[in-house]
Amino acid sequence: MIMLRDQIVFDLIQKELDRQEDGLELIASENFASKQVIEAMGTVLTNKYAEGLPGKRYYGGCEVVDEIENIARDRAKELFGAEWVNVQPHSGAQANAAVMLAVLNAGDKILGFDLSHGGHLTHGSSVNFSGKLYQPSFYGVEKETGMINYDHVLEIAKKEQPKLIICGASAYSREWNYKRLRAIADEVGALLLADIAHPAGLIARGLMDDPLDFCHIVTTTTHKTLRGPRGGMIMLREDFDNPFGLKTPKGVVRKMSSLLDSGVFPGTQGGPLEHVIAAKAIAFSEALSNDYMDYILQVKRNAAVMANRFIDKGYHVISGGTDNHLMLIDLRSKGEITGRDAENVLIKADITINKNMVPFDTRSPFVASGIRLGTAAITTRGMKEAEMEKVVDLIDDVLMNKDNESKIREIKDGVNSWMKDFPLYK
Ligand code: DSN
Repeated sequence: MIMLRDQIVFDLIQKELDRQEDGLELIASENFASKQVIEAMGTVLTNKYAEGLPGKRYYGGCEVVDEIENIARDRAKELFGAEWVNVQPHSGAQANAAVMLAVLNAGDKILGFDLSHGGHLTHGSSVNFSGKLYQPSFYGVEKETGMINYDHVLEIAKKEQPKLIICGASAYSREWNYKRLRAIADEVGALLLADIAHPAGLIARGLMDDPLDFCHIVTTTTHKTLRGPRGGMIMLREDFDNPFGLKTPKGVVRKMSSLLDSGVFPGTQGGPLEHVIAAKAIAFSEALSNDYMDYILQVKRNAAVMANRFIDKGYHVISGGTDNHLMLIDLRSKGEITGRDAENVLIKADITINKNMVPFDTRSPFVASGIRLGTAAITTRGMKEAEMEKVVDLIDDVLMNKDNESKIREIKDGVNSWMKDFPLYK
């Protein structure tokens, strides 16, 4: 098989590598996977169909990928203290879709965290399958504190009587009270799902409360703080009988693990991506290491320093700080600059963040009044507390000089040469 190398695409990949090396990456959901994680994804495992589970596949020739997937499952269980995992979801969204397909019927009620307060599209947004197939209601944060009021969650749950309550977020910087949420779920007869896509690495290493202690089902991505390949996963601390009474054709009550496995395949996916599962296995092993423990501790410390520096400079950090790796900043404390303006001007200085709605935002998601930042990626580059202060000062400098092109060019040059002190892949 002789093929001409596709230089067009490889040149673009090189360009993206340069962009990642030269810039300051502050998107809270991004990170830099290790070379071995990336290497595993570019292997012949991509050629293999393996629908089903290890030992129970619909195709022959799965002996090797069975071994790989079993290693990934065992390492994931060790990392999170889970009795059961499914490592096949292609993403966090796919993991959530599989869970909902497994435990809900179309039209059932779900209760999730409001997208505009920091939740996620798959937690019931009207533009997502979760809001189209199910009947969503939402809880949010309090205006005064920027934090979740669990009495309010109970009130809504009692009124709406959802079958599934979802906790977890894309832009909430605080700890979750999983124990209280489980009590609420029990009171209304709902299942409780935690989506820990963002803080998974902090939870795995004990730096945040463990949702598996209280939540029936937990989903995550593997590429944010966990620093693996792009992908998703579903976990149970302990397997349990399906509470909604669904039985096998032989009349046996199905276990939740079996429902969830079917929710992934054949429910919502075809063949698993075994090259990505191999990379997940590697990332889980990395996340169990002492080096990763040092890393994830630093991620948390860096976020706290960054949030405090923003506050010192007069920015409104929602909820007044952070317990995890991210923060949400309401720019209205800084005049007329919108989230979109901020994103657009910061990228000119090779500083990447994303615009984000803030709770009770009056602007659309395309404009937004806030920005979201996280420390997972820059901590992988080796940055520590002192660098966090400099990062905030640079952002402030750009935002306060947003119409001064030459000043922004000067900051960009400074960022590019500063990044050489924190080599990544080259
Ligand atoms: N795109 C992810 C994030 O940025 O949080 C959510 O899917």
